[in-house]
Amino acid sequence: QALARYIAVDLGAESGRVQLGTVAGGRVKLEEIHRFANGPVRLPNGLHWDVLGIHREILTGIKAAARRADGPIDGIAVDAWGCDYGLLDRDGDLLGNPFHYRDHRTDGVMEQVLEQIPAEEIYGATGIQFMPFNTIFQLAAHKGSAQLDAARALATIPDLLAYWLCGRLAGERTAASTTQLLDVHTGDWARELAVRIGIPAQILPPLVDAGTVLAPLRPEIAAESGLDPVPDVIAIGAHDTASAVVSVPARGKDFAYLSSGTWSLLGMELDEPVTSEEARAYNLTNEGGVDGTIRLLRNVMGLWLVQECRRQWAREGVDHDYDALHRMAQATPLGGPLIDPDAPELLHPGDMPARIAELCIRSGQEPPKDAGATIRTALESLACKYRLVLERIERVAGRRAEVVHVVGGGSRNATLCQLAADILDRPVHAGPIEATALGNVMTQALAQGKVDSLAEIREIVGASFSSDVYEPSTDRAAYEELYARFLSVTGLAPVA
Ligand code: LRH
Repeated sequence: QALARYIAVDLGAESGRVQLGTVAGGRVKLEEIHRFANGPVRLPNGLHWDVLGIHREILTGIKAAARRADGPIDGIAVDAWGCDYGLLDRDGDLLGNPFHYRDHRTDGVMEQVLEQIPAEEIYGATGIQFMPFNTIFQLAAHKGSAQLDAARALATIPDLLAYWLCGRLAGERTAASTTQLLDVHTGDWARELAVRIGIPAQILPPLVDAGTVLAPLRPEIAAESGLDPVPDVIAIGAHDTASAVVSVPARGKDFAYLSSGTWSLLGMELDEPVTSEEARAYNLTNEGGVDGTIRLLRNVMGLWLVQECRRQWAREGVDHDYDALHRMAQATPLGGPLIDPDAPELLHPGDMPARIAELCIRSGQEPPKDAGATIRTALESLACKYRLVLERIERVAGRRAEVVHVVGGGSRNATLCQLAADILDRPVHAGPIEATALGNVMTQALAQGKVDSLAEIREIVGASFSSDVYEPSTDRAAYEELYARFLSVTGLAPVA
């Protein structure tokens, strides 16, 4: 197999990374070239992303990757979080800074839209989980603004950044699926739905599949970076979760994946979407995957709970690092108070420990007594929620997951991985940590015919990285009791 080198730009809500990926001889190698902090910027009109700053960091990363590489670069691709977008005017210029999905401007908007159009209809067309910050509701909140009036094109965050790199704007389908404006059955925009909500359908850009070569890197960026020959910018699974699922080192079909970072995205891979009444009632999403697959999954609040606790304690003057927090959580015995991690009160930035304590008190439990106990409540509650979600997904998919692959930064969290194995009562395989960037790299290789299939990609990733295996505890009674208590305090209905 010939040597190929790719630059993967992988953007998360907390940090961005530029990686150099090398594919050769049935193996893939990743080198982190540049890492930078990402986060919200509060303006008078709400929470935004510093998207120009992100672009600048990407350029710095490309330059450094070009210096580091010992040969030509074959491609560059960007993946990022879902749902957020920029609007472009008739000159193709960005209108204002993109909003952050945790901004309050969408409060109550989903409910208003659902009064106008029944949830069954929107779900039947799009198959996407209802979340207040889906692009569809963000655009509904944007209605009547000077920006939306002037807009001629919508660009999801990864599409916008790829457009700045190569000059071609295309709506990559996995990212497009997170807008809740893509018809899951036809793979085209649900234009009629957009129009009924008052979203101008002409702003929806032409769609492309992951694995499409977009255009060469802009000549001035190539020249500044010393990239000669000029690499192509490639559309990959531009939704970060889509790229993460690509590189889950699984064999066969009977596996679940948990892409674990700021969010926990837990699901199974399907060939066809399921938009049944049951799937809607469980609020499962059918997001687009690479190679025509469907990612039947659910967003669970994830390590945001821990990140936001840490920020609050830092504001109060105690700066615990994540390792210290996890040691403290591990030192706290099993069986603390439990909450529904997806309680809407926990979505926005703010005092997370106080909100967790408040949820405990409201459900008649003693709140956690210190920082370690608060983190333990978050982790035990997440693992319990995983069980409920996995049972729902298996029921809708009609298959059992024999193993759960945890990928992403959260795969390093040994306490959470072990709790997941114990509460899900099945083996958890943890790793790779950089699954998203690996999926980005390998889908570039797929676009250029250097690999042939998703199965081959997974074999290569499996051969290149080892996983840590967590076996479920044999003390079933303790974990069944914990899960039963979770259902009882949260009022969530178990799967029959
Ligand atoms: C994870 C993610 C998730 C989206 C959220 C906004 O990074 O892309 O899939 O729902 O960010």
